[in-house]
Amino acid sequence: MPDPASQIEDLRAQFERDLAAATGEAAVRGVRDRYLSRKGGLLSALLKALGTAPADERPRLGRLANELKEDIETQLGARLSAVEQSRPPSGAVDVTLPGRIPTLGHRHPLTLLRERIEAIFTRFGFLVIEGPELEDDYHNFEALNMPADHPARDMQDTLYLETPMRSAVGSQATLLRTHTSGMQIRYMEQHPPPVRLIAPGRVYRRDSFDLTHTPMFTQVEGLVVGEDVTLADLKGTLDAFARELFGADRRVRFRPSFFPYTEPSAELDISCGACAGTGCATCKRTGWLEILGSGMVHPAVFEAVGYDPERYTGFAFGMGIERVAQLKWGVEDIRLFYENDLRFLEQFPL
Ligand code: 2U9
Repeated sequence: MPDPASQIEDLRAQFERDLAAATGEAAVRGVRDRYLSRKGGLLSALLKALGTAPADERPRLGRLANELKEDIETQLGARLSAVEQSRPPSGAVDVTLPGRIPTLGHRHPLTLLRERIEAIFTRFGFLVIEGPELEDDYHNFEALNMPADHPARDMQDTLYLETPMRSAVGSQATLLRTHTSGMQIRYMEQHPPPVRLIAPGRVYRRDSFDLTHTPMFTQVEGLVVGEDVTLADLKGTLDAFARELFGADRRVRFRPSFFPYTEPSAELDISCGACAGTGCATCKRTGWLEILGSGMVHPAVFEAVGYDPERYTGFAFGMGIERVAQLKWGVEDIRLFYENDLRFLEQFPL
């Protein structure tokens, strides 16, 4: 067994180091428990060990051990009352604690994209107009060169309101707008040319849910009308827009198409970003991704709003921004935009 007297001195030295190293109330209490706890404390262990020392040594060792115990108690008492004094009054703010960083929310990816598109067109000199999601038959279809027998007006494709609501609004059928074009008709009814605007908003169609369809989605449509607006203006404007949104390294092409409200009509494709146009699964091996539809406004539309189709020409375009968001961020399933799963939503930058 090591010399009991030097064991006592070792414990004293160890205690003094531990106490010096203890900063703060909890640490000092920890030192107290480590040395003075009746069960398992270092001092009780020492006293127990001294019980095995030779009988003639025990009185002296007992005195030394008691002195150590008293010293430890005195020093601990002094340190504890010092740390307790410096404890902040209850309810006070402990300014030494690390701050809590509040979690910042952010806008929905579709809102971010819509704002981005609005910013681009605002910079191009376009006005942003908004309007109601309930529309009448005339502004949604008739004025856009889609007469009564047009297939888009079919109950299969359009969400109509029940008859009682219909009579409350007027004699016409009331429907959930299938595009934002009605607002542009209203704008032209109230303002003479020139016109240069975009119309963002939610639209509704009788679709079921799948990877690329939801019965409600968000459109941005645009309209430019003036005395010398040509197909070259359409191409220049939409080419600049597409490369502003997707990056100047992307190529753009126009492909002939058909819409009842534009003639001629064209769809705009951008080169696939996933394969740089060489062909991959994202672009179905074509190298191209379709992002919007466009065309020169049909003279019948100008007739409907009282613009002289001999004097004015214009171009229009439309895009579904969920689709644009899917292509821009590589989101395979459109439904993710509407499920409000934070693990998905949190991945989009401010
Ligand atoms: C007026 C006259 C013409 C808007 C246009 C498109 C072509 C088009 C689709 C894109 C995907 C609809 O959301 S989508 O399903 N739209 O391709 N839209 S031209 O034409 C107008 C608009 C207003 C007065």
